[in-house]
Amino acid sequence: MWEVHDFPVPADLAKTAHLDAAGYEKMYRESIENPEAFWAEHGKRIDWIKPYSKVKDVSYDASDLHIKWFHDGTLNAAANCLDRHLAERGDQVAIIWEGDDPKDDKKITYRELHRDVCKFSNALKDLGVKKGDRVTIYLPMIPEAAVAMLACARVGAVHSIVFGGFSPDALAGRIQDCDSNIVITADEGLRGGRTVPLKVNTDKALEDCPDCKTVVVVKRTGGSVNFVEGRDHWYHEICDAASDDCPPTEMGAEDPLFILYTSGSTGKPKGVLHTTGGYMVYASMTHQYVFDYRDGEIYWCTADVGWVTGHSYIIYGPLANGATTLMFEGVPNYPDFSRFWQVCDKHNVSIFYTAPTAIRALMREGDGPVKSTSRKSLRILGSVGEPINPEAWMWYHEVVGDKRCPIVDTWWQTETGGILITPLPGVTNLKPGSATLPFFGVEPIIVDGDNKVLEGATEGNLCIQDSWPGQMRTVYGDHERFIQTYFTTFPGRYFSGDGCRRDEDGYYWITGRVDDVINVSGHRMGTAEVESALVAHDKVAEAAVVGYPHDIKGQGIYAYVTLNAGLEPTEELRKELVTWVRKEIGPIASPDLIQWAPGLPKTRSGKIMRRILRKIAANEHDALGDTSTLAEPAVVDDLVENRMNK
Ligand code: 6R9
Repeated sequence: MWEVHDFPVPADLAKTAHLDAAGYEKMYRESIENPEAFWAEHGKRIDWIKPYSKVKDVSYDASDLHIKWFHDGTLNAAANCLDRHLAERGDQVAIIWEGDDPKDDKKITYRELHRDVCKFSNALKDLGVKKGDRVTIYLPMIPEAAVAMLACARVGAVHSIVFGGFSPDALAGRIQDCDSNIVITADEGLRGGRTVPLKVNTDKALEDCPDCKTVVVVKRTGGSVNFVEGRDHWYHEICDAASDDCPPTEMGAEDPLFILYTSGSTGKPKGVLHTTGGYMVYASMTHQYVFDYRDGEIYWCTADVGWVTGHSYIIYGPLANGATTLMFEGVPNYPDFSRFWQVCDKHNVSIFYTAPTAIRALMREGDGPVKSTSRKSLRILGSVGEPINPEAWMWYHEVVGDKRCPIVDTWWQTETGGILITPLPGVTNLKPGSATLPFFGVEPIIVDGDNKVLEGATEGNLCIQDSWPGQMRTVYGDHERFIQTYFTTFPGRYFSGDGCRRDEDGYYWITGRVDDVINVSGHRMGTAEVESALVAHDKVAEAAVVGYPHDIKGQGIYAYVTLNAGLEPTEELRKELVTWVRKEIGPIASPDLIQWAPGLPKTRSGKIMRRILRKIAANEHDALGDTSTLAEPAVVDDLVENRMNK
C-alpha cells in the first residue's frame, strides 16, 4: 500500500538537533576508541555520593568473566530519580497516570513522588526489608508500581517485577528462584474494562512459597479479597503510618538494582541481574539522546513495568532525566481503537514509544480512529520489541505521525539494560525496517557459525564486541549459566541470540531470533517453557513448539502434540490444552495452533528436528531440506499433510 523508501533527515529537524551526522560519527568513534575516557565523562551525568575513580573493569574470558563499571563510586538510584530534582523541579509533574477508564487520571509531581517513595521506603523497613533483600512486585500499571520500585532502590533492596499477566505458578517460580520473602501486589488489576485477580493469584502462588511471609496489598479496585492476618498488609495503611523522612541508602555502583526474569532457549526463565551505577548512566543517557528528550516535554512509553522497557524507559531513564513520564493502565483498543491517540491529545504527548504488534493491530482498523484525533503535539515516534515490517513503519510514519515525526526503531534486550542500536532523531537518515546504527559505546559485530567476523554488507549472528555500562552482570544465582548463555557460543563477545544483516551503508537490520526463543507480540517466550507446560498435562506424551509468522503478533505459537497411547485427539482436548498452558504460564503463552502429531521428526540420536517443524508451520514444505537423517522420515509426511496453518 505504501511505497517504502528511505527518509533523509529533513532540514528543519536537522536545524534543531543537538548533533549532526558528522557529530554523531565523531562522538561514536571516541566512544569506541577510548571507552574509558568517554564513559568517565558521561558517567557524570548522574549524581554520585562518592565519585568513581575507576571506569571500566571487564573480562569476557570465560575463566574469569566479570563486568564492572564505575565500581568504586557510590550512589542511590532513587535519589537520582527524585531528590536531585526537588530544588529545580519539585513542582513539575513526574508521572501522569492515565487509567484504564478514560475518566481516571492523576498527576504526581516530583515532590509528591519523593514523599510517597520515602513513606513506602520506611514502611518496607518496618516490615523488615533490608539492603540486598529481594522484593517481588506483582502490580498493575498504577503509580504505586513506580513508588514500589523506587522505594526498593531507596532502601537498597533488589526488586523483581513479575508481569501481572503471569500465572500463580509462574509467579511462584520467580519468588522461589530469587528467595524473595515479600510480595507487593494489588487487590485486582484493571485492563480493557476487565479485572485481573492479582491477590487471588498471589495467594495461590504463596501456597508453594513457604518462606514468603509478607504481602503488601494496594487497593486498586476495592474488590473483595482474602486477607491473611499477620501476613497481609494494606499499602495505604502502612504508608499512612510511616514517616516521610527517609535518607537514601548509599549503594556501591555494582550493588544490584533489580532482577528481571526473561525467557531463553533452554530451561526456566533466567533472572537477569542489573546493577546500579552503569545501568543508571546508560538508561538516562539513551533516554535523552534516543528520544531527544527536552525539558518540559511529555513522554509516553506504552510498555508495562513488568518488562525491561518499562524499567528503563518508563521509570529509571525518564525520571533520572527529570522528565514527565506517562504511565498507562489500559490497552490500545479500549474503549475503542482511538485510545492511544486520544491520550496523546489529552496530555499533549510529544514522544510516543510503542511496539510493532500494537501498530499492526491498530493499522488493521484503518486510518479513521487515528484521523479523528489531532496528534499535533507528537514530535518523535518510537518502536521496540520486535522487527517492525516496513509497511507498519510507513503507516506509523504517514498516518500516526502525519509524515512529520522521525521514527526511532530501537533494538535492545532485557540483558542489555538499554537501547543498543537505534537512529537518533534529526541525526540519522531512516530506512523503514532498519534499527540503523549503534548507540555510543556499542560495537556490533556480525559473525558466522564459526565465530569468524564478517565484514561489510553481510548477514549472520549479532554479537557485541565489548561491554557497555547498562549490560547485565549475571544470571541471579547462576553465574555459570550467564557465561554459558552469552559468552561461549562465540567466545570473547556477547552473543545476543539475534540474527542480523548489515547493508552497504552499515545499517543494521535485525532478522529475529536464531535460537529457540520466539517473540509473540513483542513478548519473549522460550519454546522449551511452553513444551514443558504441555508435557506436564497427563494426556500429553510429547510436545514440540515453534514460532510461525503471524500478521498481528509477529510470531504465533505453533505446538505439535503427541498424545499418550490410546488417546483420541478431540477439539475439546485441544481447548483444554490451551487453557492448561494459560494456567501454567499465563495468557501470553497460549498456543495459537495445536497440531496432533502421531510422532515428531527426530534424528537417530533422538533430537527433535525443529528446523523441519518450523518450516512446516511456516508453510514452507518445499524447503524442508534433507530429511534422510531422520529416524522415521515418514512422520514428516503426516505432519505436512495435517498441518494447521493452511
Ligand atoms: C527491549 C526488549 C529482546 C528481543 C531481541 C530481539 C527483539 C527487540 C527489536 C527487536 C528487532 C527491534 N527486539 N527490539 N527486534 N527490532 N527494534 O524487547 O527486550 O523482551 O528482552 O526482547 O526482542 O529479538 O533479542 P526483550
